[in-house]
Amino acid sequence: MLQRWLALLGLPLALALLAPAAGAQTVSQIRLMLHPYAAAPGDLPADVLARLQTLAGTTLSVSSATRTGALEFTLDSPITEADAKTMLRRLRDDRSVLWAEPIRPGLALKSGTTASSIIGNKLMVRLVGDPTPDWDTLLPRWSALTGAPMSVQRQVGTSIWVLSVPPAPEDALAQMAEQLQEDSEVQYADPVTQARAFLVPNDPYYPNQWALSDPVGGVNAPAAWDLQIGSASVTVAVLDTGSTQHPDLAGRFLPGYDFISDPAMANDGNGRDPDASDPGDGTSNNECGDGVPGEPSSFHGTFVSGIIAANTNNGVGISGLDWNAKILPVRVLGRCGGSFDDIVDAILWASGLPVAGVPPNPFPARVINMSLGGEISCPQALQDAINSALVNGAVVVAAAGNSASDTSGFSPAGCGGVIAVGASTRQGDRASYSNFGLRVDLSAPGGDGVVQDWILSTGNDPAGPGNPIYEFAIGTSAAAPHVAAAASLMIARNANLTPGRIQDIITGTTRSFAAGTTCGVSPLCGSGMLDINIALQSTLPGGGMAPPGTVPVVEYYNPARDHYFMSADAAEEAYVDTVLSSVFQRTGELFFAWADPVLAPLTALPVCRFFAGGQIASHYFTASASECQFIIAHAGATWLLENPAAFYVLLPDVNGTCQLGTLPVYKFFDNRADANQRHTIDLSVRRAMINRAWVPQGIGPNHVAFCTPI
Ligand SMILES: [Ca+2]
Ligand SMILES: [Ca+2]
Ligand SMILES: [Ca+2]
Repeated sequence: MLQRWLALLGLPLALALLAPAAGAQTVSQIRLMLHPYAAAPGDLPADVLARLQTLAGTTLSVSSATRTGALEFTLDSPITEADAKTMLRRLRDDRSVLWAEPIRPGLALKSGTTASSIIGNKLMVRLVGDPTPDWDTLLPRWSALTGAPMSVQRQVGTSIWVLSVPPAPEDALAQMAEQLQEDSEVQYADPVTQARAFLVPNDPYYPNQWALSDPVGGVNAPAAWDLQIGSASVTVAVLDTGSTQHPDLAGRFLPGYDFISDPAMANDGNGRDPDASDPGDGTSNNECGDGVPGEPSSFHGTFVSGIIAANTNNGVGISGLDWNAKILPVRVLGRCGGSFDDIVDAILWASGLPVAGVPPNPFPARVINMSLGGEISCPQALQDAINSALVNGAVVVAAAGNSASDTSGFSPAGCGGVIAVGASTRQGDRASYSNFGLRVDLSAPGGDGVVQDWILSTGNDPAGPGNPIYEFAIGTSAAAPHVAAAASLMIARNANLTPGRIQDIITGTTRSFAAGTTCGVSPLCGSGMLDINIALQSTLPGGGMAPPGTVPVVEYYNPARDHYFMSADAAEEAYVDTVLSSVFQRTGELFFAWADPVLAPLTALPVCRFFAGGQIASHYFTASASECQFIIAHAGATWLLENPAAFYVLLPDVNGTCQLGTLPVYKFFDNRADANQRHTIDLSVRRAMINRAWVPQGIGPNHVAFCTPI
């Protein structure tokens, strides 16, 4: 199917025509999503605008806000692409900014398919203010507005609703969604369309992984492994066809979840269920539409997972890029592809957020890989879900697509805040099938040409599950997981990196395309080719970026007791790292706190540290002077005051809000005999503790214990 599309497009000509125009472009507008720390969606407090203008180095005038809460700014005067890149990097590196990107006119490039030939029967709708919907009023009103009967199918996440409508072409559904947005109670509405896997499978077996080490086209993995081989505490969600039993992936899959709601698509006899194993997605002729040929099962999720996490150095099969990270298989692709309402739920759940009717995810992902997509501009519900995932600390990586056309017309690659990955070849150029355009962030090995130059990974024989194989394939589906693995290795080195910072390091450390290639002379393949070694070298280890006057408060974990501990004392940390290293291991998590009250803000407060021995064997920390005195007076026999000023912090206001320039530290209590607390600034950790039913403790609705320097 892919090869036919390429023949229709005549791509090299299209690329050559596009390049000069794109190279001469300037940027006069940017779009930016603020972190909820800084402002409510769509809001722009004066102090935040002042901060953004300082970072941007220019005046920013708000021109509008999107329905999902992103702000659009017009610059003082147009700037070059290079200057825009520098400005956006400064903005993204700030913790008040969730994502930032230039606004560009869409590049009109004719594609091999026409959207209107595809039929759908669902819309995704979010209501203003997320009230409990009064369907008896809304549905008749909306039916009158659109001329189509509607019913409620189900909820996506906790605030988006899927409506059933009569089957209609995609452009008719899009028109219906536009009409719904005219209703004052509708925040946004999108048609639900189909996504598919971006991989071109093949069967030959050949043991050669050029993508790991080829000096021209590879990702420099062996040198990267000298710095970092990954951490089992980092979870990478693979939103795909699910998992299979494979000897080279043994021990690497978490339970995951099956989000495919249509039983026919799911091919496992039911809708959603907790079993994310891949039963196969094979189809017969015409099953996915008139004239669409049948295809054998792809076991695409197994292929993508192997690139990230096949067991390395085990004497079997291939080497994965991350030797320790866990894969969370989240099933969204089945026969004939997947549906974007399922993908929205899967993104929310993967990042630890609640989804109606699905148990909470105890292993929120720090990285979400989507080697999939559809030819549609970013649905608003999808953008909303991606924003939520970023807020919760998850990096979102998406394949650019295999249609040899402009990436901005594809989702999720075209959505804000996503790292969009194009496919490069062993020769260091763009793969012939890869989508391209200014929306591509970088390229990574996807393979092309002779089979030895394809990507080798774990697979499963099309005959059915339980037949593990190794196979070569090409596609942006193979490129994206190289970037996802780079992110998981970086997080293992420094768990405190924000998704924005990770995107900047990965795109800022790419290698140049080979001289004389189309990617080398045009800006259409992203910043360059992924180099994991340079990305890791550019990732300061956790604790290396302490602001002046501060120290890292380092977290430790005792797996035998499921018990956390934190220390701000370098001598104590050295003791735990050596003498107690068989008991307590660093989690990689930390926050910064003031060590010296002279260098701290005037309103900073000391944190009392207590210890209880015996059965409890636990520490207790509080920044409340009255609580500190209360414990000394009433529980001093059990809880020994070890340090009246372990470190210094600020307190939030009565609503739990921290002042700008400081980060909230959330506190959780395990409610067990070991009286254990966990403190974290990491929203994915916060989400994990909520999902593990630890009790939140602290000030305000979000239970904030301290405010600490960024
Ligand atoms: Ca199922
Ligand atoms: Ca299942
Ligand atoms: Ca292996």
